[in-house]
Amino acid sequence: MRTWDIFCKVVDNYGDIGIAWRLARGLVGEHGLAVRLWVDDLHAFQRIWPAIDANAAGQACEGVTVCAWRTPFAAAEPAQVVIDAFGCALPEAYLAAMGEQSPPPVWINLEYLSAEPWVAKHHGLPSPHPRLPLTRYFFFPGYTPDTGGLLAEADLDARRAAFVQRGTVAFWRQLGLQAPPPGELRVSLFAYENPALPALLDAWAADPRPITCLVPEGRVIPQLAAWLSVPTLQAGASHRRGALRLRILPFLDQDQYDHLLWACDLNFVRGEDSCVRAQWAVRPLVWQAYPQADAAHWDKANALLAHYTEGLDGAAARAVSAMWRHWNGMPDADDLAACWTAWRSHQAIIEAHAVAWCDRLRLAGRLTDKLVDFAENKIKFGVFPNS
Ligand code: TRH
Repeated sequence: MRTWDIFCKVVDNYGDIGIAWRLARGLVGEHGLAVRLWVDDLHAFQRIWPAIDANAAGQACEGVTVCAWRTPFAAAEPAQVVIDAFGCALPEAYLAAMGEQSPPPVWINLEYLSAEPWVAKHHGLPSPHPRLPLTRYFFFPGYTPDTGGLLAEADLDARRAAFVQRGTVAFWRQLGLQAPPPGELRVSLFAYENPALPALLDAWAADPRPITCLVPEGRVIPQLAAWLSVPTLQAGASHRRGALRLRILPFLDQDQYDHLLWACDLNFVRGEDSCVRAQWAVRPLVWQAYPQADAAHWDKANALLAHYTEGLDGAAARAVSAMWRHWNGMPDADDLAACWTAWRSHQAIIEAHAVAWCDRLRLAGRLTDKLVDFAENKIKFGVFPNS
Protein backbone atom coordinates (compact mmCIF):
# COMPACT_ATOMS: atom_id res chain seq x y z
CA MET A 1 0.00 0.00 0.00
CA ARG A 2 1.41 3.43 -0.98
CA THR A 3 2.24 5.71 1.91
CA TRP A 4 1.46 9.44 1.87
CA ASP A 5 2.33 12.16 4.38
CA ILE A 6 0.39 15.43 4.34
CA PHE A 7 1.78 18.36 6.34
CA CYS A 8 -0.56 21.17 7.35
CA LYS A 9 0.13 24.36 9.30
CA VAL A 10 -2.93 26.26 10.41
CA VAL A 11 -2.17 29.86 9.38
CA ASP A 12 -5.45 31.22 10.64
CA ASN A 13 -9.09 30.24 10.17
CA TYR A 14 -10.11 26.77 9.05
CA GLY A 15 -9.32 26.60 5.34
CA ASP A 16 -5.88 25.01 5.61
CA ILE A 17 -6.96 22.17 7.86
CA GLY A 18 -10.37 21.97 6.17
CA ILE A 19 -8.76 21.24 2.81
CA ALA A 20 -6.00 18.99 4.19
CA TRP A 21 -8.57 16.93 6.09
CA ARG A 22 -10.89 16.59 3.10
CA LEU A 23 -7.95 15.52 0.97
CA ALA A 24 -6.68 12.98 3.54
CA ARG A 25 -10.14 11.44 3.90
CA GLY A 26 -10.48 11.18 0.12
CA LEU A 27 -7.08 9.57 -0.39
CA VAL A 28 -7.87 6.91 2.21
CA GLY A 29 -11.53 6.33 1.41
CA GLU A 30 -11.36 6.44 -2.37
CA HIS A 31 -7.81 5.40 -3.20
CA GLY A 32 -7.00 3.01 -0.34
CA LEU A 33 -3.75 4.82 0.53
CA ALA A 34 -2.03 4.85 3.93
CA VAL A 35 -2.16 8.50 4.90
CA ARG A 36 -0.57 10.34 7.81
CA LEU A 37 -1.79 13.87 8.37
CA TRP A 38 0.60 16.09 10.36
CA VAL A 39 -1.16 19.10 11.88
CA ASP A 40 0.37 21.83 14.05
CA ASP A 41 -2.94 22.98 15.59
CA LEU A 42 -5.26 20.17 16.62
CA HIS A 43 -7.62 22.62 18.37
CA ALA A 44 -8.50 24.25 15.04
CA PHE A 45 -8.88 20.74 13.58
CA GLN A 46 -11.25 19.77 16.40
CA ARG A 47 -13.55 22.71 15.52
CA ILE A 48 -14.30 21.29 12.07
CA TRP A 49 -14.10 17.64 13.20
CA PRO A 50 -15.08 17.23 16.89
CA ALA A 51 -13.94 13.56 17.04
CA ILE A 52 -10.33 14.80 17.01
CA ASP A 53 -8.54 14.61 20.35
CA ALA A 54 -6.64 17.91 20.51
CA ASN A 55 -4.06 16.51 22.94
CA ALA A 56 -3.14 13.22 21.28
CA ALA A 57 0.29 12.85 19.69
CA GLY A 58 -1.18 10.29 17.31
CA GLN A 59 -4.68 9.01 16.62
CA ALA A 60 -6.64 7.19 13.94
CA CYS A 61 -9.64 9.02 12.55
CA GLU A 62 -11.70 7.98 9.52
CA GLY A 63 -8.84 5.69 8.49
CA VAL A 64 -6.31 8.56 8.52
CA THR A 65 -3.39 8.56 10.98
CA VAL A 66 -3.50 12.02 12.48
CA CYS A 67 -0.19 13.15 14.03
CA ALA A 68 0.50 16.23 16.11
CA TRP A 69 3.21 18.23 14.33
CA ARG A 70 5.38 19.33 17.22
CA THR A 71 8.68 21.15 17.46
CA PRO A 72 11.26 19.64 17.67
CA PHE A 73 9.99 17.13 15.16
CA ALA A 74 10.39 13.49 16.26
CA ALA A 75 12.15 11.28 13.70
CA ALA A 76 9.76 9.70 11.20
CA GLU A 77 10.47 7.69 8.09
CA PRO A 78 9.28 9.69 5.09
CA ALA A 79 6.36 8.42 3.07
CA GLN A 80 6.54 7.64 -0.66
CA VAL A 81 4.51 10.76 -1.43
CA VAL A 82 4.89 13.91 0.65
CA ILE A 83 2.51 16.86 0.43
CA ASP A 84 3.25 20.17 2.04
CA ALA A 85 -0.05 21.95 2.03
CA PHE A 86 0.16 25.60 0.98
CA GLY A 87 3.96 25.77 1.15
CA CYS A 88 4.01 25.12 4.87
CA ALA A 89 7.79 24.34 5.00
CA LEU A 90 8.54 20.76 6.05
CA PRO A 91 10.45 20.10 9.29
CA GLU A 92 14.21 20.22 8.55
CA ALA A 93 14.85 16.76 10.04
CA TYR A 94 12.10 15.24 7.89
CA LEU A 95 13.39 17.00 4.80
CA ALA A 96 16.92 15.69 5.45
CA ALA A 97 15.50 12.16 5.83
CA MET A 98 13.68 12.60 2.49
CA GLY A 99 17.01 13.48 0.87
CA GLU A 100 18.44 10.15 2.01
CA GLN A 101 15.64 8.04 0.51
CA SER A 102 16.24 6.12 -2.68
CA PRO A 103 14.20 6.62 -4.75
CA PRO A 104 13.35 9.99 -3.27
CA PRO A 105 9.72 10.62 -2.28
CA VAL A 106 7.43 12.42 -4.68
CA TRP A 107 7.28 15.85 -3.06
CA ILE A 108 4.29 18.03 -3.91
CA ASN A 109 3.39 21.49 -2.76
CA LEU A 110 -0.40 21.75 -2.83
CA GLU A 111 -1.15 25.37 -3.69
CA TYR A 112 -4.14 27.62 -2.96
CA LEU A 113 -7.06 27.53 -5.34
CA SER A 114 -7.55 30.32 -7.84
CA ALA A 115 -9.51 30.81 -11.06
CA GLU A 116 -6.84 33.17 -12.40
CA PRO A 117 -5.56 32.22 -15.88
CA TRP A 118 -1.88 31.92 -14.82
CA VAL A 119 -2.71 28.88 -12.66
CA ALA A 120 -2.81 26.41 -15.56
CA LYS A 121 0.66 27.53 -16.74
CA HIS A 122 2.19 26.89 -13.33
CA HIS A 123 0.40 23.65 -12.52
CA GLY A 124 2.81 20.71 -12.24
CA LEU A 125 6.05 22.72 -12.55
CA PRO A 126 9.13 21.28 -10.79
CA SER A 127 11.50 23.16 -8.52
CA PRO A 128 14.81 21.51 -7.57
CA HIS A 129 15.89 21.79 -3.95
CA PRO A 130 19.02 23.97 -3.72
CA ARG A 131 20.98 21.49 -1.55
CA LEU A 132 19.27 18.12 -1.41
CA PRO A 133 18.65 15.66 -4.27
CA LEU A 134 14.95 16.42 -4.22
CA THR A 135 12.43 17.97 -6.59
CA ARG A 136 9.34 19.72 -5.39
CA TYR A 137 6.34 19.92 -7.72
CA PHE A 138 3.72 22.65 -7.62
CA PHE A 139 0.20 21.32 -7.80
CA PHE A 140 -2.45 23.95 -8.45
CA PRO A 141 -6.12 23.23 -7.88
CA GLY A 142 -8.29 25.06 -10.39
CA TYR A 143 -11.50 25.43 -12.31
CA THR A 144 -10.37 24.14 -15.72
CA PRO A 145 -9.25 20.71 -16.96
CA ASP A 146 -5.63 21.89 -17.41
CA THR A 147 -5.27 22.47 -13.63
CA GLY A 148 -5.30 20.15 -10.61
CA GLY A 149 -9.11 20.30 -10.42
CA LEU A 150 -11.31 20.63 -7.36
CA LEU A 151 -11.83 18.70 -4.16
CA ALA A 152 -15.03 16.67 -4.38
CA GLU A 153 -15.87 13.21 -3.14
CA ALA A 154 -16.91 10.71 -5.81
CA ASP A 155 -20.28 10.27 -4.10
CA LEU A 156 -20.87 13.96 -3.33
CA ASP A 157 -23.62 14.43 -5.92
CA ALA A 158 -25.40 11.26 -4.85
CA ARG A 159 -25.28 12.22 -1.16
CA ARG A 160 -26.57 15.70 -1.87
CA ALA A 161 -29.36 14.41 -4.10
CA ALA A 162 -30.42 11.89 -1.43
CA PHE A 163 -30.42 14.63 1.22
CA VAL A 164 -32.59 16.89 -0.93
CA GLN A 165 -34.93 14.04 -1.81
CA ARG A 166 -35.40 13.07 1.85
CA GLY A 167 -36.50 16.64 2.52
CA THR A 168 -34.86 19.02 4.97
CA VAL A 169 -37.42 18.92 7.81
CA ALA A 170 -35.33 16.57 9.98
CA PHE A 171 -32.17 18.57 9.32
CA TRP A 172 -33.81 21.83 10.38
CA ARG A 173 -35.22 20.14 13.47
CA GLN A 174 -31.71 18.98 14.44
CA LEU A 175 -30.69 22.64 14.39
CA GLY A 176 -33.72 23.58 16.46
CA LEU A 177 -35.49 25.23 13.54
CA GLN A 178 -38.78 24.81 11.73
CA ALA A 179 -38.74 24.06 8.01
CA PRO A 180 -38.94 27.33 6.05
CA PRO A 181 -42.52 28.54 5.54
CA PRO A 182 -43.51 29.12 1.89
CA GLY A 183 -41.97 32.28 0.46
CA GLU A 184 -39.17 32.53 3.02
CA LEU A 185 -35.58 32.89 1.78
CA ARG A 186 -33.12 30.94 3.89
CA VAL A 187 -29.54 32.18 3.78
CA SER A 188 -26.36 30.94 5.45
CA LEU A 189 -23.68 33.47 6.33
CA PHE A 190 -20.02 32.52 6.80
CA ALA A 191 -17.90 35.64 6.48
CA TYR A 192 -14.93 37.67 7.63
CA GLU A 193 -15.59 41.05 9.26
CA ASN A 194 -17.08 43.09 6.44
CA PRO A 195 -17.91 46.82 6.20
CA ALA A 196 -20.72 45.93 3.78
CA LEU A 197 -22.52 43.77 6.35
CA PRO A 198 -24.73 46.42 8.05
CA ALA A 199 -26.07 47.62 4.67
CA LEU A 200 -26.84 44.05 3.67
CA LEU A 201 -28.68 43.41 6.93
CA ASP A 202 -30.64 46.64 6.40
CA ALA A 203 -31.60 45.48 2.90
CA TRP A 204 -32.72 42.10 4.22
CA ALA A 205 -34.74 43.72 7.02
CA ALA A 206 -36.49 45.83 4.37
CA ASP A 207 -37.15 42.93 1.98
CA PRO A 208 -40.82 42.45 1.03
CA ARG A 209 -40.52 38.72 1.85
CA PRO A 210 -39.25 37.01 5.00
CA ILE A 211 -35.56 36.09 5.20
CA THR A 212 -33.94 33.84 7.77
CA CYS A 213 -30.18 34.20 8.02
CA LEU A 214 -28.26 31.41 9.75
CA VAL A 215 -24.82 32.23 11.07
CA PRO A 216 -22.45 29.63 12.49
CA GLU A 217 -20.50 31.16 15.39
CA GLY A 218 -17.38 32.94 14.17
CA ARG A 219 -15.64 36.18 13.26
CA VAL A 220 -18.73 38.05 12.13
CA ILE A 221 -20.63 37.75 15.41
CA PRO A 222 -19.43 41.07 16.96
CA GLN A 223 -20.60 42.96 13.88
CA LEU A 224 -24.00 41.28 14.04
CA ALA A 225 -24.31 42.09 17.73
CA ALA A 226 -23.46 45.74 17.02
CA TRP A 227 -26.09 45.91 14.26
CA LEU A 228 -28.68 44.41 16.61
CA SER A 229 -27.50 46.66 19.49
CA VAL A 230 -27.07 43.68 21.78
CA PRO A 231 -23.96 43.10 23.91
CA THR A 232 -23.19 39.62 22.60
CA LEU A 233 -24.58 36.72 20.60
CA GLN A 234 -24.25 33.03 21.19
CA ALA A 235 -25.40 29.86 19.47
CA GLY A 236 -29.16 29.61 19.83
CA ALA A 237 -29.71 33.39 19.81
CA SER A 238 -32.53 34.52 17.55
CA HIS A 239 -33.48 38.10 16.72
CA ARG A 240 -35.99 39.66 14.34
CA ARG A 241 -35.64 43.04 12.61
CA GLY A 242 -38.30 43.75 9.99
CA ALA A 243 -38.38 40.91 7.45
CA LEU A 244 -35.13 39.47 8.76
CA ARG A 245 -34.73 36.76 11.36
CA LEU A 246 -31.12 36.25 12.43
CA ARG A 247 -30.27 32.98 14.05
CA ILE A 248 -26.86 32.02 15.47
CA LEU A 249 -25.83 28.39 15.05
CA PRO A 250 -23.05 26.50 16.75
CA PHE A 251 -20.03 25.96 14.53
CA LEU A 252 -20.93 22.77 12.64
CA ASP A 253 -18.73 19.86 11.73
CA GLN A 254 -17.59 19.76 8.12
CA ASP A 255 -20.27 17.31 6.97
CA GLN A 256 -23.09 19.13 8.75
CA TYR A 257 -21.91 22.38 7.23
CA ASP A 258 -22.35 20.77 3.82
CA HIS A 259 -25.92 19.95 4.80
CA LEU A 260 -26.52 23.58 5.72
CA LEU A 261 -25.24 24.67 2.30
CA TRP A 262 -27.46 22.10 0.59
CA ALA A 263 -30.53 23.17 2.59
CA CYS A 264 -30.26 26.96 2.16
CA ASP A 265 -31.47 28.99 -0.82
CA LEU A 266 -28.40 31.21 -0.85
CA ASN A 267 -25.00 30.82 0.80
CA PHE A 268 -22.53 33.51 1.73
CA VAL A 269 -19.14 31.81 1.91
CA ARG A 270 -15.52 32.83 2.29
CA GLY A 271 -11.94 31.72 1.76
CA GLU A 272 -11.54 28.63 -0.32
CA ASP A 273 -13.09 25.42 0.91
CA SER A 274 -16.55 26.76 1.80
CA CYS A 275 -16.61 28.53 -1.57
CA VAL A 276 -16.08 25.27 -3.44
CA ARG A 277 -18.56 23.43 -1.24
CA ALA A 278 -21.17 26.13 -1.94
CA GLN A 279 -20.65 25.65 -5.65
CA TRP A 280 -21.08 21.89 -5.34
CA ALA A 281 -24.25 22.61 -3.32
CA VAL A 282 -25.94 23.64 -6.60
CA ARG A 283 -27.24 26.80 -4.95
CA PRO A 284 -26.53 30.48 -5.56
CA LEU A 285 -23.59 31.84 -3.59
CA VAL A 286 -21.88 35.09 -2.73
CA TRP A 287 -18.15 34.71 -2.15
CA GLN A 288 -15.91 36.77 0.11
CA ALA A 289 -12.29 36.12 -0.89
CA TYR A 290 -9.70 35.87 1.90
CA PRO A 291 -8.59 39.51 2.29
CA GLN A 292 -4.99 40.21 1.29
CA ALA A 293 -3.03 43.39 1.97
CA ASP A 294 -2.38 44.40 -1.66
CA ALA A 295 -6.01 43.69 -2.68
CA ALA A 296 -4.78 40.59 -4.55
CA HIS A 297 -8.05 39.02 -3.46
CA TRP A 298 -9.91 41.34 -5.83
CA ASP A 299 -8.10 39.69 -8.76
CA LYS A 300 -9.08 36.33 -7.36
CA ALA A 301 -12.72 37.32 -6.88
CA ASN A 302 -12.91 38.90 -10.34
CA ALA A 303 -11.33 35.85 -11.96
CA LEU A 304 -13.86 33.47 -10.43
CA LEU A 305 -16.68 35.89 -11.13
CA ALA A 306 -15.74 36.13 -14.82
CA HIS A 307 -15.69 32.35 -15.06
CA TYR A 308 -18.84 31.85 -12.98
CA THR A 309 -21.00 34.38 -14.83
CA GLU A 310 -20.09 33.06 -18.28
CA GLY A 311 -23.28 31.92 -19.97
CA LEU A 312 -25.47 33.74 -17.46
CA ASP A 313 -28.05 36.15 -18.87
CA GLY A 314 -26.66 39.74 -19.00
CA ALA A 315 -28.83 41.39 -16.33
CA ALA A 316 -28.57 38.40 -13.98
CA ALA A 317 -24.79 38.33 -14.49
CA ARG A 318 -24.63 42.02 -13.59
CA ALA A 319 -26.71 41.37 -10.45
CA VAL A 320 -24.40 38.55 -9.35
CA SER A 321 -21.27 40.59 -10.12
CA ALA A 322 -22.55 43.61 -8.21
CA MET A 323 -23.28 41.53 -5.10
CA TRP A 324 -19.88 39.82 -5.17
CA ARG A 325 -18.03 43.07 -5.87
CA HIS A 326 -19.77 44.91 -3.04
CA TRP A 327 -19.22 42.05 -0.67
CA ASN A 328 -15.48 42.15 -1.45
CA GLY A 329 -15.23 45.91 -0.98
CA MET A 330 -14.76 46.73 -4.66
CA PRO A 331 -16.09 50.01 -5.98
CA ASP A 332 -19.47 49.64 -7.66
CA ALA A 333 -21.95 52.12 -9.04
CA ASP A 334 -25.02 50.92 -7.14
CA ASP A 335 -25.52 50.84 -3.40
CA LEU A 336 -26.00 47.53 -1.67
CA ALA A 337 -29.76 47.88 -1.31
CA ALA A 338 -30.06 48.31 -5.09
CA CYS A 339 -27.74 45.33 -5.64
CA TRP A 340 -29.88 43.18 -3.37
CA THR A 341 -33.09 44.21 -5.15
CA ALA A 342 -31.48 43.33 -8.49
CA TRP A 343 -30.26 39.99 -7.13
CA ARG A 344 -33.75 39.22 -5.81
CA SER A 345 -35.41 40.00 -9.14
CA HIS A 346 -33.06 37.58 -10.96
CA GLN A 347 -33.10 34.91 -8.29
CA ALA A 348 -34.79 32.22 -10.41
CA ILE A 349 -32.29 32.64 -13.24
CA ILE A 350 -29.38 32.60 -10.79
CA GLU A 351 -30.73 29.41 -9.22
CA ALA A 352 -30.96 27.71 -12.62
CA HIS A 353 -27.43 28.88 -13.39
CA ALA A 354 -26.10 27.18 -10.24
CA VAL A 355 -27.11 23.84 -11.79
CA ALA A 356 -25.47 24.58 -15.14
CA TRP A 357 -22.37 25.86 -13.36
CA CYS A 358 -21.98 22.59 -11.46
CA ASP A 359 -21.98 20.66 -14.74
CA ARG A 360 -19.12 22.86 -15.94
CA LEU A 361 -17.24 22.48 -12.67
CA ARG A 362 -17.14 18.73 -13.12
CA LEU A 363 -15.08 19.22 -16.28
CA ALA A 364 -12.18 20.47 -14.14
CA GLY A 365 -11.79 16.96 -12.67
CA ARG A 366 -11.48 15.79 -9.09
CA LEU A 367 -8.37 16.92 -7.25
CA THR A 368 -7.83 13.65 -5.39
CA ASP A 369 -7.83 11.60 -8.61
CA LYS A 370 -5.55 14.06 -10.36
CA LEU A 371 -3.14 14.20 -7.43
CA VAL A 372 -2.92 10.41 -7.24
CA ASP A 373 -2.35 10.18 -11.02
CA PHE A 374 0.30 12.87 -10.81
CA ALA A 375 2.15 11.10 -7.98
CA GLU A 376 1.84 7.65 -9.58
CA ASN A 377 3.22 9.02 -12.80
CA LYS A 378 6.23 10.41 -11.00
CA ILE A 379 6.76 7.12 -9.18
CA LYS A 380 6.50 5.14 -12.42
CA PHE A 381 8.70 7.31 -14.58
CA GLY A 382 11.00 8.46 -11.80
CA VAL A 383 11.51 11.64 -9.89
CA PHE A 384 14.63 13.20 -11.29
CA PRO A 385 16.60 14.92 -8.56
CA ASN A 386 17.42 18.51 -9.40
CA SER A 387 15.73 18.48 -12.77
O1 TRH B 1 -11.76 29.52 7.33
P1 TRH B 1 -11.44 30.17 6.05
O2 TRH B 1 -11.51 31.62 6.01
O3 TRH B 1 -10.02 29.69 5.58
C1 TRH B 1 -9.10 30.55 4.90
C2 TRH B 1 -9.09 30.25 3.43
O4 TRH B 1 -8.92 28.87 3.12
C3 TRH B 1 -7.99 31.03 2.77
O5 TRH B 1 -7.91 30.68 1.40
C4 TRH B 1 -6.70 30.74 3.47
O6 TRH B 1 -5.68 31.43 2.86
C5 TRH B 1 -6.82 31.14 4.91
O7 TRH B 1 -7.87 30.38 5.51
C6 TRH B 1 -5.55 30.94 5.68
O8 TRH B 1 -12.45 29.65 4.89
P2 TRH B 1 -12.61 28.24 4.16
O9 TRH B 1 -11.48 27.98 3.23
O10 TRH B 1 -13.95 28.25 3.60
O11 TRH B 1 -12.54 27.14 5.31
C7 TRH B 1 -13.54 26.97 6.25
C8 TRH B 1 -13.62 25.51 6.65
O12 TRH B 1 -14.45 25.41 7.81
C9 TRH B 1 -14.25 24.63 5.58
O13 TRH B 1 -13.60 23.39 5.53
C10 TRH B 1 -15.68 24.46 6.06
C11 TRH B 1 -15.48 24.47 7.55
N1 TRH B 1 -16.66 24.84 8.35
C12 TRH B 1 -17.18 23.91 9.23
O14 TRH B 1 -16.66 22.76 9.28
N2 TRH B 1 -18.25 24.25 10.00
C13 TRH B 1 -18.84 25.47 9.94
O15 TRH B 1 -19.81 25.72 10.67
C14 TRH B 1 -18.31 26.42 9.02
C15 TRH B 1 -18.95 27.78 8.91
C16 TRH B 1 -17.21 26.08 8.25
